[in-house]
Amino acid sequence: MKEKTLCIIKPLAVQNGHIAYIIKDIDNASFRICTLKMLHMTTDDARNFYKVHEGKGFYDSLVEFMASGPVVVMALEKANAVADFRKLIGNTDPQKAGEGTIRAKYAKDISHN
Ligand code: 3AN
Repeated sequence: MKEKTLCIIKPLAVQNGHIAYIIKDIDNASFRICTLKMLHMTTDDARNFYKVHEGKGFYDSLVEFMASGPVVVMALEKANAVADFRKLIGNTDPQKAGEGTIRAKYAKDISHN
């Protein structure tokens, strides 16, 4: 059954010119891009989006980072999209992300991934 999942190319990857390469990887993995938008989150947007992490040590710096520059937001569709997209991007910590995953290739560290 087809599923949808959310993808955000974060500010540092946008700033470092990785947008096209990341979209190519997503396309090569047979995801359909249903929606794509470049936007700049406000601090309130980022606070609300990451509400689940409120109170954790990294919450404030995460919010600040996500509001620090434009991001690219996509809705992606394919069969098994949620699990397959996790595999494609790799572990939250790029040091632990498998070779060839998007985070292994383009992320800086666990806070900028
Ligand atoms: P993912 O982005 O892999 O779905 P989540 O939803 O657990 O991971 O976390 C959302 C974001 O919070 C991550 N992308 C990362 O930027 C940040 N984050 C999660 N865990 C940590 C951590 N231990 N230290 C710093 N930042 C973290």
